[in-house]
Amino acid sequence: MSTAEFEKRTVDPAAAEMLTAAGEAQILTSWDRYKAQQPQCKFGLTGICCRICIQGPCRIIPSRPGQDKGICGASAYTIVARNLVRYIAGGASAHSDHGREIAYTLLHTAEGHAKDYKITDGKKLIQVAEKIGVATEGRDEIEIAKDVAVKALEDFGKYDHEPCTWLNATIDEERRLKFKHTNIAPTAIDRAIAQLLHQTHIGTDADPVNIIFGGLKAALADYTGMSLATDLTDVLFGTPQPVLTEANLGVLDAEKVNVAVHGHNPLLSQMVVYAARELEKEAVAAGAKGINLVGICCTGNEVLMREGIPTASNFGSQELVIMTGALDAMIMDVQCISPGVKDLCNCFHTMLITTSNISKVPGSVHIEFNETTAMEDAKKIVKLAIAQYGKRRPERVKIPQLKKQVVGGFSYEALIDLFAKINPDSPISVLTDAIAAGEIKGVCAFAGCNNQKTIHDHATITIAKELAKKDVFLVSTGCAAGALAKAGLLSTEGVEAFAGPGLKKFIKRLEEHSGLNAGLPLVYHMGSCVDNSRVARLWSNMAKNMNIPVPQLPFVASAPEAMSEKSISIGSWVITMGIPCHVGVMPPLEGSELVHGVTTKIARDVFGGYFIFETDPEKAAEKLYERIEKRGWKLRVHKTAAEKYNSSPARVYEG
Ligand code: BF8
Ligand code: SF4
Repeated sequence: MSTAEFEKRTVDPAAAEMLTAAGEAQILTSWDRYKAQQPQCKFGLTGICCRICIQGPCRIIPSRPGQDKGICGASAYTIVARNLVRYIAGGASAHSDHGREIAYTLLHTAEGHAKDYKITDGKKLIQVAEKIGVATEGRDEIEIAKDVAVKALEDFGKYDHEPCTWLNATIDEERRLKFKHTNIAPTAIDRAIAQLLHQTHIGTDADPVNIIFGGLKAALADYTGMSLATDLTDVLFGTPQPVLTEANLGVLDAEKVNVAVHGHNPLLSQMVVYAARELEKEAVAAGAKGINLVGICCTGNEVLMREGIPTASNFGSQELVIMTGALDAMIMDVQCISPGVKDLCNCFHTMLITTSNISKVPGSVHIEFNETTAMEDAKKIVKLAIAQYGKRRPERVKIPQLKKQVVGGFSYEALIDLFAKINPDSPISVLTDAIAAGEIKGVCAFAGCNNQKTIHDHATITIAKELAKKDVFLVSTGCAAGALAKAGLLSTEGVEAFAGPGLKKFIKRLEEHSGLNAGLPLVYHMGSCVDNSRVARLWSNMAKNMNIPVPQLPFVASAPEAMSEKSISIGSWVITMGIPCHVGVMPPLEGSELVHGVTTKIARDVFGGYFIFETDPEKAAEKLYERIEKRGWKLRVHKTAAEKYNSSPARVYEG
């Protein structure tokens, strides 16, 4: 592909520079492979290809008698619904298994079997314990941690009929009843996922609506898994606080040993951070100026949030970190690591190190990471990277000198601390009062990935700028945060350039009181994809403070470049909570009008949240803003009426 072509496929100038270099060197990347895959199969694209049993694949052609159903008689709506919810099962498995690993490590830490880990945030431990009903009075941290970890593990496989603890403890009464009446509250995470696979086996459920509700149960299992993952990770490694760092390929340092952590689970990446600090001298002895650790994808977000480790790339540009010729090792754990990175490693000296027994890539070096020998394993891995530095070929090093400042680390607690500087008695009121006064119009949370079907980073940045201009307060997680970081939107520079007058005034007011050395950013980085639980906590507490149900809140979500199964499971629980969720890539459900209608319309009547599928970013921004405005306007009408008649505000769905 030519430079001009690449420039149409990404708005990240560093990525474009590296893609041009790859093109010149005839090194293929996912950008080329996407092109080579065109045209993609229409049956698959619209969700009407079924491979659930090996009589298939069955492809539906509605106008052709005999082919208007699958061999078993499954209609298009059954097939589309089954395919869709099986994505949710995949996403929920990934997120919750990550959470399970964290819970086991907390348990083993409390039992003394994981000596390299400790309870870093005792305050959070107490808060979590109290939230889930674990006694704290007169007990030491270790005892409490053990009970908390056991409760978390019980959420995976308990056999009573009560909803999962982490779900029940984090939603209000209105949602509790809603989930009960719609029968979508999971009683155990593993059960919800297994049941969904059962429900979608050939010859089980043919009713698309029932299948979708089964999917929503698994989506809430996804929520449960990620909520406990966030909580317990904060206990083990600390709750993020504002931190200053940088993003994009310019964070690589030609004079240092460059090591990238890639994947999701901070149990590994956090240990690599500690190990790298201890092994600085060895890197110097090897002729480098030190070790430069960088992050990719969500494990990158985890260490950015807690340690200020810079981000080299998000999902879309992961191969290009290797293309710089300056990366000595890429350490991967699980999820979203494109196997194509190995092809790039083969063209350079970069060592790909796999660490999980469920995540291996042929030809890479495998160092099994074990919680009982965590530090030892992490050191072994970092030493391999240092040894690799000597094999680097300086003439092949080409680092784009492009990076942006990032102010990150806005956990829910960090945001509340910020608001508390203005209103210590009711911190969240700082946000809700600004909305009530119309200074800011509402909140939009960005989440999700990059997808080769879209222009890399473009939609995320475009929508964020449009909404900022209209005074919408913005938060972000995942690879969307990566896109915004690389574009300078997670910095003070972003405020000056893009905030509307109300938003600017609001941020400046926070900044004046913040007591931080750095200025505040335009968009607030709340963490990795599992940290969407932090975003849910934000909207729950805003609604509680305003005395309204979540579906009335002027709060929307957007996954402009959604790609993974995980993004589908997140989007699905977001709508069950009552939040409209924009998706910028059309998922494979156009093969059934009925299923499409359930996700975009029926969901609105039942839950107040629903999907907005819109591939044009400008139009998407308009639709999101329209939602925020309408909800905000109705709130003000209800508030005025309540004041006039001395009653409480109406509690109705706004959709
Ligand atoms: O969990 S945003 S591409 S890295 S799935 Fe993957 Fe999507 Fe990135 Fe993080 Ni989330
Ligand atoms: Fe075909 Fe039915 Fe088998 Fe699907 S489950 S592949 S529609 S026969």
